[in-house]
Amino acid sequence: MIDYQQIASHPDLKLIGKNIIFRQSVTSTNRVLYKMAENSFGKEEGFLAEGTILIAEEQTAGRGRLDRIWISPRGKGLWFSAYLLPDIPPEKSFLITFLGAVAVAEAVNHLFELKSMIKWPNDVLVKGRKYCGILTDTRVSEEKIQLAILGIGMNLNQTVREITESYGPIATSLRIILHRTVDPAQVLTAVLLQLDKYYAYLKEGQWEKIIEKWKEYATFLGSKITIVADDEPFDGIARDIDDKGGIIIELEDGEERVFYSGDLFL
Ligand code: BT5
Repeated sequence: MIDYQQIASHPDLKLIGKNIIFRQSVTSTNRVLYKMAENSFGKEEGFLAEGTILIAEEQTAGRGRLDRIWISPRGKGLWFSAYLLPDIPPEKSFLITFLGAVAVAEAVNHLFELKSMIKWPNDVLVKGRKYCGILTDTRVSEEKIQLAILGIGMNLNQTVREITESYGPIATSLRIILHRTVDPAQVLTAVLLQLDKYYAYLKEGQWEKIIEKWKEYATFLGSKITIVADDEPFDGIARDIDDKGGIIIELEDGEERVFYSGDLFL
């Protein structure tokens, strides 16, 4: 059993993770935290503090992008969400996903001496295999982000057999990568510390720090890729990220095109 109280009182945490809510089982930590945040609006008592984490041992309806399923079995990984109140325009919400990916990559690389790579828009991989996915939900009103929920799913201790049965072709877990089980409390603490650090950059308007770090990890930039958008594949070279987080692809005929959603195949 993870001692969440101890993690939340880590002296270096300034905002993210100072309040951790634990549930044994939820549908989706993003969905439940979103509801909690909405319900706490305008309330003086019992309002939800920015930076609050909701973490669950299992999700019964974990979500990926485009309403895909995120498999989240009991005790096998970290399934959690952070409640954020970022003062950024809605078109910059990609920065939230980006900082989540950077935080995971930094934490895992430092803890385990691994080389994580970030795959646009929301995956963290080692050797081409995905151990982490990120999902940001926002509520936008009057051209402002009213609230944001940053959801992070990390596969920690699934075995090869468990992963190959149902997770999709490129999934993996840290246990498979490292050939040993990992301590969820240790990983969670490291990720929260990095999230706290990179979220502070966002709050201070230092967006470049997030983007630069993200690009350091986005080693697919400059390589040949295929992007599937609306069921249609496009081959080309991933060139860069635009100012709304879209990916700029140089297509085979030389034309440059920006995609704001889709799946990248390396
Ligand atoms: C993602 O979606 O990668 C975002 C995943 C976000 C999960 C977190 S957990 C906490 C919070 N609460 C939620 O409900 N969600 C967030 P996407 O890029 O669409 O990838 C989804 C696809 O990855 C699925 O269609 C499967 O093919 C595959 N997949 C499902 N579960 C997986 C897992 N645990 N590990 C790796 N791949 C998985």
